[in-house]
Amino acid sequence: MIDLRSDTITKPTQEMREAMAQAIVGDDVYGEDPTVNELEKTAAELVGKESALFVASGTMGNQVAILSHTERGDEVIVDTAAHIAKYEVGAPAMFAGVQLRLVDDLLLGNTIDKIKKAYREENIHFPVTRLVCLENTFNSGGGTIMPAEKMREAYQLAKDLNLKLHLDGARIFNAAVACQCDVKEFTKYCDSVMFCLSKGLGAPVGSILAGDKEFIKKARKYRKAMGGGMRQAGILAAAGLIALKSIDRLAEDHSNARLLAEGLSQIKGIKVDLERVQTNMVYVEVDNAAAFVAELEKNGVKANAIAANAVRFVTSREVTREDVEKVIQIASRIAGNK
Ligand code: TLP
Repeated sequence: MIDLRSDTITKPTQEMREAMAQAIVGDDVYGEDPTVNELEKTAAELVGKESALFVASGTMGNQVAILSHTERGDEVIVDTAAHIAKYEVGAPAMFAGVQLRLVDDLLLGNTIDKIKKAYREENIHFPVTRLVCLENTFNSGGGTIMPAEKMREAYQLAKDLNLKLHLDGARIFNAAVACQCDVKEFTKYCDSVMFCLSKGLGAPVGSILAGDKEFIKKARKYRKAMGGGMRQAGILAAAGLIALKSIDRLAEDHSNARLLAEGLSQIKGIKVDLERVQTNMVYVEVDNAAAFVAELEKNGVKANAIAANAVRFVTSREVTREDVEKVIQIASRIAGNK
């Protein structure tokens, strides 16, 4: 089976498994797990923040961030199609008790204008606008990159309006690798950033939330409240440390995604917006996504139908260049024009 459903399907490497087996551990709730401590320190330095927290998942990282930045009843500006709004089970309402101010095309459109319009001045009728959440790369946008300059402007505006800015950077290293720049070029323009170890970087479990010391102190307490005090989590952090050494290999996923996109775009009945293929994702438009995906699966290829006429393919360490070539052949056979 060639699995292109997500980069979350990556399995730990042999090196990770060995590091996990040998990890020195302690009780992380007491702050005594040396491997977790090392991961948190390394991760904070990598993204240029004072402090970091190892969390169970990207969703937990985003939700702990929202809890730590806001008060109940506050409003959070976020793209309608952002992961936080679309795929986190309504958790901002469930845990932080905040209202999401959903903005269409916040991320791909004129972000600055859209934040200005969504922001609410003090008024007895209005909630307090407290936080803006950006996402980079933008999953539902096709794995697109928000340029660092745009992030800089958004961060400046957030400061001017006295708002906090959280970055859902689940795949921020994909953005950095694609731009051939230091990840700090992006992360310096946010108050907090979450990134995932368990996607393209290949760790089995875990994400990082980073920010200033005060913020992480608060976040640590909220993580505990959410049941995320993971005790001998060094077993997992050991894999995370190895994952951080494999950032450069994301370039391979990007070139495989490009190859896949170009191949699929030649097939009648499949539409691909090549401009949006900037990292490790390929979104395509087909007439009947469910039927197309079912046919692919019969032929040994897994992809995700994410709307009635949209299919997402994600490249990862589990998918080779030869696999991609095979997928193009299979897709073109299914589409029946070659
Ligand atoms: N994304 C998953 C699914 O939930 C859609 C995927 O397969 O892409 N932020 C972004 C931008 C994400 O894409 C994801 C996961 C998360 C946060 C949440 O991470 P986890 O799955 O670790 O909770």
